[in-house]
Amino acid sequence: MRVVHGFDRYGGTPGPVRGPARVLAPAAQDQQQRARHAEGEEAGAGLERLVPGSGRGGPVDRQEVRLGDGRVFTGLLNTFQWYPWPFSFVPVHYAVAWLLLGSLLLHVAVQWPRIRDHFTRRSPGTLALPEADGPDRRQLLAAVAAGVGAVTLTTVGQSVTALGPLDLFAPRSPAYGPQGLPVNRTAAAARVTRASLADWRLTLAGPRPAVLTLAELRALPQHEVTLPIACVEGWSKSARWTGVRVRDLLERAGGGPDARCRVVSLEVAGAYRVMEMGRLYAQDPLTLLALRLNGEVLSLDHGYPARIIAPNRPGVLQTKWVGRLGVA
Ligand SMILES: Nc1nc2c(c(=O)[nH]1)N[C@H]1C(S)=C(S)[C@@H](COP(=O)(O)O)O[C@H]1N2
Ligand SMILES: [Mo]
Repeated sequence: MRVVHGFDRYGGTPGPVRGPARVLAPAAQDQQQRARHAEGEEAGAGLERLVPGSGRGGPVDRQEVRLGDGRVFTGLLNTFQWYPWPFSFVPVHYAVAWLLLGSLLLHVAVQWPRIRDHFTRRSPGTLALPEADGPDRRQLLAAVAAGVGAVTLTTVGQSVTALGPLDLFAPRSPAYGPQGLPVNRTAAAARVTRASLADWRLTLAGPRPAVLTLAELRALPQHEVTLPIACVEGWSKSARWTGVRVRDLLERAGGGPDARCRVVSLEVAGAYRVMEMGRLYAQDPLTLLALRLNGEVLSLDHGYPARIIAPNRPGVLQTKWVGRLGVA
């Protein structure tokens, strides 16, 4: 291993040495460094032998880099909602995350002697660095700050409407969508049609089951809340919702004050067809089975005839096209 950036950069003259090594005569210091260096190499080599290919630049090491690159690439495609692969994105995303975590731990374990030598100031490379911070670190920090800033600026418009024009990497503009709100999954994608809703009824499940028509729901006490849809894909937008409190419906179905709630959508197939809500959400006075959005009857894409809206919930749990709601 050769980590001696300092030597080449600074004309082969090691900078002032830090720590206790400072008091040693140059020759003794050099000898000691070499011995420790060898010690570190030995320990590193041991583990590297145990895990073939895990050394610096070895196949396992390179695989980690590839995994990381792959995640950045698929993450980028995800922002454009383009999934040109046959597998389901979410489980694979988690599986790769675990792989990456495991290989990162392995990497740190294999490199541990070197890391330790660096931070205990025993590595010749570290000792060769100049005392004062060189421009490198500042440049690195500036580059990281610039990168984070650029990504923030090109995506934050999904939530901060004023920055909308800068949204290069955002698939959604919060300014665009029926009734002033973007649509994540359309009714067509969920295979919900006007025709399939012709004789819509809400099934209330619980100890006192009931079936309610839309007219009956509209005749119940209506409440208005202003709450955002905060999609896990990055965009969020507030809207004004009007509808019936979920806790009133649960009570009507015979649920007590501790009732939890289970909601089933009319959507034919999809990961978010069934949704469950704990007691705190179900009993929150802001949690509605919404019938109206920004003053209008819900559009089909926003979940007509009835959809859930609850505070502090990710968008995926704001179930649209509710067909059944009950005590869980
Ligand atoms: N039945 C059903 N409800 C759903 C979804 C869905 O796929 N199916 N998508 C959810 C997601 S991911 C989001 S962000 C919100 C978006 O609501 P909107 O399309 O009305 O803005 O709806 C949620 N409700
Ligand atoms: Mo979402």
